[in-house]
Amino acid sequence: MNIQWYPGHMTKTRRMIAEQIKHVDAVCEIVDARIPVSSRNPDVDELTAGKPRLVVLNRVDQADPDATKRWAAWFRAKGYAVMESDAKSGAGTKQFAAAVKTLLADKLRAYAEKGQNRVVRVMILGVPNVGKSTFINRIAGRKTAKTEDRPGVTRAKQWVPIDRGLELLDTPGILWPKFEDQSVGLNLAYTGAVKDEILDMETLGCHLMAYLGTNYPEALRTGYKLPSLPERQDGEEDVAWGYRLLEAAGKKRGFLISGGEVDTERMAKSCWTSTELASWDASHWKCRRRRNSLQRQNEGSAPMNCPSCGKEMERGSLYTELGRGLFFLPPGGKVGFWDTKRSVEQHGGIVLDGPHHIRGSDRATVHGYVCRACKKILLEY
Ligand SMILES: Nc1nc2c(ncn2[C@@H]2O[C@H](COP(=O)(O)OP(=O)(O)OP(=O)(O)O)[C@@H](O)[C@H]2O)c(=O)[nH]1
Ligand SMILES: [Mg+2]
Repeated sequence: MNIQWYPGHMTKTRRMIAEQIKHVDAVCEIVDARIPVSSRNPDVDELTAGKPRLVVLNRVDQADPDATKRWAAWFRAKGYAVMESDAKSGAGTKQFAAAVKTLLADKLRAYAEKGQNRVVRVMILGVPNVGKSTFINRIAGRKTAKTEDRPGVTRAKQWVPIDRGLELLDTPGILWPKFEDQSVGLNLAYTGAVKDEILDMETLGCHLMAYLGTNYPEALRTGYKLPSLPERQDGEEDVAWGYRLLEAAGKKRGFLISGGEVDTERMAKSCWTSTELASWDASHWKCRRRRNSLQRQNEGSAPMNCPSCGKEMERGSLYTELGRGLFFLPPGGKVGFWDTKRSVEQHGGIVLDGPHHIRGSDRATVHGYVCRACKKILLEY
């Protein structure tokens, strides 16, 4: 499913950011703790070059706490100041002032030595609907920026004075012209960063069902009271299998149209708001798109370091054919029915062992991590 949303106001916002960056002392990049990689705008590095950066993992109330801890460590290891917050309840937001002071310690010391009492200005950036304005309101202790549960609410820059020493700049959420990987677009759509009107909710529902069927089959089965889930056929695409899952769930819920066919569109729309799905949080998953949304990381897992050499491992699929040979493919890496060593490598994969080619129909695939340097493998189970 090809998702793209880059309306004119985002181009305008980009220009505004480039213009305002010279007036700020630091940048606070708010990411969604459920999808901390997909919700990072790749253009932000270029737009904010050189400014000290604080990364805020927001919506931690909706994310897997263990994964959030590991993501925080991952960002810290990359040299960013990091804090975790639930802007809705305010949990964690009180650390903001201290985090900014630590981030700008040298600058603030220099001002103090010169007897200057300068106002610190911080620009708040992030994808749409991640919680920028809510976060600012929490820091300010009053409702000064407009917030709503849909993307594209803030339409212009707004300076918010916090106290005599600190001002925050609220900005409209921005995406980027092309998502490099379709899973990035899906993650952003699942979590409400993309405007509903441009989404084909039925296809999005198919992808979500396929994701749940792969990762949470038991929750899907009990959530819709299905005796069993339709099995995925060999090589069946997400959309095709997801559609059959939608049909099964829709039939059980009695969403039928004339001729006894299942109203899959209605079913798809309901899977974002249904109470059965919302109660799946027992399995670290909430499916309500806006109010509860994805409880668990939909990014795959948090980073993993190689137990042998300590380098960061890559997550992806490992597959084999009848136990002969072993290949690794990164997410989104696709190869055909006949994979050759060359086609695997052309798609960023790694040939770990085995024959020159492998046939699609007999493949067994598992998810796991691989270390490109020493070829160590860790499997997820
Ligand atoms: N559960 C939860 N909801 C949050 C959190 N932060 C914000 N929200 C909710 O998310 C919705 C969007 O928040 P906003 O602050 O308007 O988001 P924004 O990033 O300013 O969005 P744009 O201005 O559209 O780019 C609101 O309904 C908030 O209540 C959080 O940490 N946890
Ligand atoms: Mg806003």
